[in-house]
Amino acid sequence: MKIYEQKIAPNARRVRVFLAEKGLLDQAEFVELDLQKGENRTAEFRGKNMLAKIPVLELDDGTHISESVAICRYFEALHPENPLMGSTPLEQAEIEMWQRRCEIYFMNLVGMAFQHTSGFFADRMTPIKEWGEECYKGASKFMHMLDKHLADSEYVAGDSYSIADITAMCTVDFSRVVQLRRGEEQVNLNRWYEAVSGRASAKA
Ligand SMILES: N[C@@H](CCC(=O)N[C@@H](CS)C(=O)NCC(=O)O)C(=O)O
Repeated sequence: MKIYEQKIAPNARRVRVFLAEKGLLDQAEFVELDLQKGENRTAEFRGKNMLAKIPVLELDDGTHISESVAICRYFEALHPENPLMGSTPLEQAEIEMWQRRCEIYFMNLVGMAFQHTSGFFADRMTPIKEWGEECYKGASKFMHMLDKHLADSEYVAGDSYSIADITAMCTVDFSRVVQLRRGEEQVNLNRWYEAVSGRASAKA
């Protein structure tokens, strides 16, 4: 089993942290691609993921699974112990709700802010600075909302660590590339961040 990734990329990190939490990191061979050089844009790689994005899980029978959460869901189903996506229908729904919120209104916005203000992928897209700035504002707003939410919730989706924490933590760390940082006054967010980033899996 192989995972095509770039170790520093936030979506790839989500899968690494998830696997580390499950104790499965050593089960996969990681294949590093240089995204800026376009190693994900070759015809060969598009055969693995038509969208030319990492991470991609390649099973030994040649099956490919892309989308970070789909990859995580596969491992969760194979290894349901130490659940990171909930056990009961209610837990599963709440974790899914927060994971999607963190992905759509936070991670994707930071990604757009980065791509549209840095020109990092100017060879493959048209950066629109104003759009990047709007996305930055949206991500900053979400960070404030998360701080408020965490006043009443130990983790992002309730009392237990979950995939929603992984998405949020990877996004908080990635936010540095657009100089979006946690404020000292965001005491709930900071309390949560120290807890999740202190877990061994955060270094995966
Ligand atoms: N929704 C996808 C997003 C994948 C994604 O955007 N990956 C980025 C790296 S974090 C990528 O491959 N970018 C390369 C490019 O756009 O050319 C997932 O969850 O895996």
